[in-house]
Amino acid sequence: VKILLYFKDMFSKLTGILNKTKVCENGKKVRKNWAPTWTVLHGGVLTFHKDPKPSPGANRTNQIVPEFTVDLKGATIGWATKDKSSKKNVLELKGKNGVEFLIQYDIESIIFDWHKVLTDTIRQLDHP
Ligand code: I3S
Repeated sequence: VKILLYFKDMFSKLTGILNKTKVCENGKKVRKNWAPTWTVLHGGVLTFHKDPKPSPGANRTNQIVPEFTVDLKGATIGWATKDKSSKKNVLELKGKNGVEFLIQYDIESIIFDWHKVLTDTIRQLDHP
């Protein structure tokens, strides 16, 4: 158990708000729906959260619920080509079950960090 915990903690953790859209599901193209999304990388899994619905008196942090998870084992990450989006700094994440997301952020240093951490995590999972 200790060894497992040790390996689990070797994976990077990173959290932030990124623009994302799903572009493919089960290998089929779906319509883009760009949205700023609370994104968490933890334990080799990337989780996109639903936008909290504003409601009076409610604690907004309780309403941030997971919407999609992408297991990074067997996934690929790379910079999206220009034909994939007109936006700048776009990453393309392909999960092994035919799911594809575009992830984007205007500030280069932030999206570069995500690119590095996702690349390193995927490499780590592929060659433990
Ligand atoms: O790849 P596309 O179809 O040109 O993507 C654009 C559309 O999804 C567009 O919405 P409509 O589906 O209502 O046309 C979005 O507003 C754009 O943001 C999408 O393109 P970018 O280049 O921003 O990824």
